[in-house]
Amino acid sequence: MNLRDQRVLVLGLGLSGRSAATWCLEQGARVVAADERPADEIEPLPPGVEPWLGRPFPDPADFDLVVPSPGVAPERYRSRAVRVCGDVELAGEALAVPIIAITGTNGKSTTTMLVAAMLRAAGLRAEAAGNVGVPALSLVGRPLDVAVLEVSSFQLESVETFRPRVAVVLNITPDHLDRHHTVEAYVAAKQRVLANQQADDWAVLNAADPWFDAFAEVARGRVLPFHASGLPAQGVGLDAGTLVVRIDDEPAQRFEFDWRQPGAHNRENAVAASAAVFAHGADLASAVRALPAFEPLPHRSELVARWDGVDFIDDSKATNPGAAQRALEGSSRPLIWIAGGRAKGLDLAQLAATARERIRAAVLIGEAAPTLERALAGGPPTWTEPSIEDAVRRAAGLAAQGDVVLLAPGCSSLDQFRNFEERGRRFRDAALALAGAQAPRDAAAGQR
Ligand code: UMA
Ligand code: ADP
Repeated sequence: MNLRDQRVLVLGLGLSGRSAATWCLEQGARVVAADERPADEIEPLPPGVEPWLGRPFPDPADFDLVVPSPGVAPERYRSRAVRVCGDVELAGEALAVPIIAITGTNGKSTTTMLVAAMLRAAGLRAEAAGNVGVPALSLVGRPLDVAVLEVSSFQLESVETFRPRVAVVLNITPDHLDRHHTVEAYVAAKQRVLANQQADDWAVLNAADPWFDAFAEVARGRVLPFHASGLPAQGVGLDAGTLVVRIDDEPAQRFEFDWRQPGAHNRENAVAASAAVFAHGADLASAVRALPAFEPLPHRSELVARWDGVDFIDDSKATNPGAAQRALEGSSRPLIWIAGGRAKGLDLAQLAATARERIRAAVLIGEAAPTLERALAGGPPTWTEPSIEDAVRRAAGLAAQGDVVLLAPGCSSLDQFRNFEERGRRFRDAALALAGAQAPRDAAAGQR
């Protein structure tokens, strides 16, 4: 896309918007960068970018191109914009290397980081970016063989040309309904990841997911099913702990699968990552060597403190009911569950039903506390606390030796925290303050 002398409006100046403004300026565009936060909260912009801060966005109709940040809803610009192109789409056009794109409701970040690590183990220059927290445009111009992009529904809903050579859809459960309004619209946004693929591209789809057919039907490239607890007739699966790939009538190929992370959901991510690496054409026998060394990402079922026989597990990234549900189902020990936050228009009834079966008590925080309290009424005891620190103290008081205090909120953090990382850090710090001790990892490191 030639941006020279084009009038570009960047909406939102977080991670994506800042990188998009800088990139468009470098392409010769005249850039106005708008954010509704006041100027004193916005870090300085590159010289040459015209700031528009602390007031409503300007009229998109006055610009040749609008580059929205993922967090800016389309209702804010779509009907007035001449042309719209988000940062992921700009990166897709500018990147000179093939893209592996990973989407789905849960497991995107873990799978994205794992795919990049596996590709590197196979000898390729691969880096991860996108919704994982590194703007996609930052990969443009880097010495790479392949770009691995985590893409969210927010980033996908506006794409027109984005064409990943390999697209992975991990799973679908409802999320972000405050933005997409219906599950169908949420799925339609995710389906955009397949919209521009061509016949020799790959759609890596979860054979065990109820939405498999909905994605397979719109796939334009080859479909590669994956299955983490079985062996699909075609595709990638597990057979007695061995990774198996079956393509057409070719003999099945078998690979070592030394995956050490707990949980069925993590195994799904590892099988999906293996399928993506295979679809890319990388040497899978070398790539699987990255599996045993893979470290889980912070705030995903992370053991952060151990005190008086009680484990404190931070799953702050469980920002929707589906992820929290997997966390509850994955634990065999008695649970004191810390949950709540901003529900994003999602129904918490199924999550509460699972919790009734699995927890000893719930400590609730944030906007969703009253809803969860009602949904749990007549079941395990519940307490509502004003802060995460109070919640940790309450949960610790309720826990007996051998119990787990699990932060798996099922909601976004944005009612009380800047992001899920801050929520997780404050949970960890509160638990460590109680324990008056080092984090288990730090303690282990100290013993070495
Ligand atoms: N803003 C406005 N008006 C609005 C909305 C936002 O002015 O109506 C401004 C805010 O004041 C703020 C900026 O826009 O300054 C924030 O933009 P943003 O929310 O798009 O955030 P970024 O920092 O650009 O981060 C985005 C993704 N954020 C969202 O999708 C909400 C990050 O994903 C992503 O890592 C980053 O781009 C780099 O690609 C985060 C996320 O929560 C982790 N994603 C959701 C999820 O995973 O569930 C989809
Ligand atoms: P995402 O980037 O999609 O949010 P993460 O890898 O950051 O994915 O994990 C987010 C949350 O979802 C964590 O709570 C994690 O324990 C849970 N999770 C990870 N993989 C899966 C999966 N395949 N299915 C369901 N939940 C998952």
